[in-house]
Amino acid sequence: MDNYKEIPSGHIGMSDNRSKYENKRFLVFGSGLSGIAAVELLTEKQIPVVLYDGKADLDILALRERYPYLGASVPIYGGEIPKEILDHIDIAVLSPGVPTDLPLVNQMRQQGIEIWGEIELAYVFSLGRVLAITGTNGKTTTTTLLGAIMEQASPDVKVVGNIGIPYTRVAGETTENTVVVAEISSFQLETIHSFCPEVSAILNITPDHLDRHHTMENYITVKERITRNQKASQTCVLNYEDEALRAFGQTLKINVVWFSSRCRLERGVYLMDGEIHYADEDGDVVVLRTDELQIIGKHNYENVMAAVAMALSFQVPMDIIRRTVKTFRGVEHRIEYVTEKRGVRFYNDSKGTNPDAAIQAIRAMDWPTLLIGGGYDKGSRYEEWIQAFGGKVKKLALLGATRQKIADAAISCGFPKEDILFVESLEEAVQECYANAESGDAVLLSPACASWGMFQNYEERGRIFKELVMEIEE
Ligand code: UMA
Repeated sequence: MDNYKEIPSGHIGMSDNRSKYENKRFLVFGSGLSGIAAVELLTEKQIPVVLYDGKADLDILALRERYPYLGASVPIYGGEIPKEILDHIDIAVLSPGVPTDLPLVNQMRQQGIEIWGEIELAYVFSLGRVLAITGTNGKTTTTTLLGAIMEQASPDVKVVGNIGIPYTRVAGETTENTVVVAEISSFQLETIHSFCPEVSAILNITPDHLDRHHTMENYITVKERITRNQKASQTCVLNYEDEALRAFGQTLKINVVWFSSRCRLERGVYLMDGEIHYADEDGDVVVLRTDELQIIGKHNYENVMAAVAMALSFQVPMDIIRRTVKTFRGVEHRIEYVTEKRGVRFYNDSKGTNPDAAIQAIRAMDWPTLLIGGGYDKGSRYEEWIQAFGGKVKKLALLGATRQKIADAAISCGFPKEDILFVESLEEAVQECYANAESGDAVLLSPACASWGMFQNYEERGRIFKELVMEIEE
């Protein structure tokens, strides 16, 4: 940590909240990551809590064994919840995966039970200042990068939320000096009430989770909730190139900092001729060139611009931002640079488990590419992914249950049959691609499919790929 400019605290957590809520009775809905962390937080605060999960076959004994602090004092229910228990509940804390229009949740509302989300609970019982990121794509990369920048600028940083670490898990450890960097999903935004980040960002909004939010309008409205409690002096960072966000920004009564990958901005962060600029009333400076970054692809430059805009809005000095951004290697398994062998670059995009994610990866390649795809069959269609190859894919190595389906789709899209290689294993895929690659090419693992059937999960697939690449003898 160096050079950090002390600035007055924004959100001061509500340290006296325990006394405000000690006589309330909470029900935590969901016994996954968020639910367990929420129960732990309430237990620590000695506030009565009941744990409920919709699973009728919930293994209550196993839960108690796994999380000893649940002890015998936290009542746990699976499937049904007795009416006499519900009658005594004041506040229900929903896990993000619990739909807010579930009949049981509606019933709770009718009974006058307040419906909170796990993020609201964490916020109410924490101290410190919050930066929060939402959007359809890029949240995890932007949150990780912003977390890395803040760690260089501040002694106590917690990176939490949808990224996989429940906010409630760290709430009890926060102090007035804590900086919380939170990835917030649309599910989590549905159930906030007072949650108020000092700096927020909405990266982009494209159709996703419509099974839960029903319409695109609802989905957009939910994402926009991230700004609902922000005050005039606080900031929201928005993507100028997203039509819905551009219109939304114009209605906001708080500071808006735009970022754009397409046009010069008088104020904001923008990409122009391979340079990321920051412009404000004092002038226009180059933050860095994109060829100084370790991560590639326009979508990643947008993530960088959002993180830069958020950090600058939080008064982090430019030299800390520059230095951290330049060394940021991205999120593991997401277009992750592995190494170079004989002039051939290797990228691990094992997290590309669906065609949409894989499209971003192939778009990010600036070189002739030998692409490894295929895996578990989730019933996806592959045509759009293949159309996104844009003449860059020299060889397509296919493995797993989907290999014939992908090959058929590729041929129907005009991809040369002779450039498709059927392989039996990831090892064979790596060997074949390397054997067919020339200096200046890239080998990309971006399967567009889940890993199940061949690997435990995408992390294992990515790790094995990296090991195989490192073992190659030049
Ligand atoms: N449950 C019910 N009834 C329901 C739905 C779920 O009882 O109607 C129970 C399940 O039986 C299960 C528990 O709720 O026991 C699971 O809760 P959950 O689905 O909220 O999962 P958590 O383990 O608490 O993880 C959640 C987020 N999951 C979802 O949003 C679905 C995690 O995001 C997040 O990392 C974690 O909290 C910590 O904050 C995952 C995710 O897929 C990665 N997010 C979506 C995405 O990124 O697209 C939004």
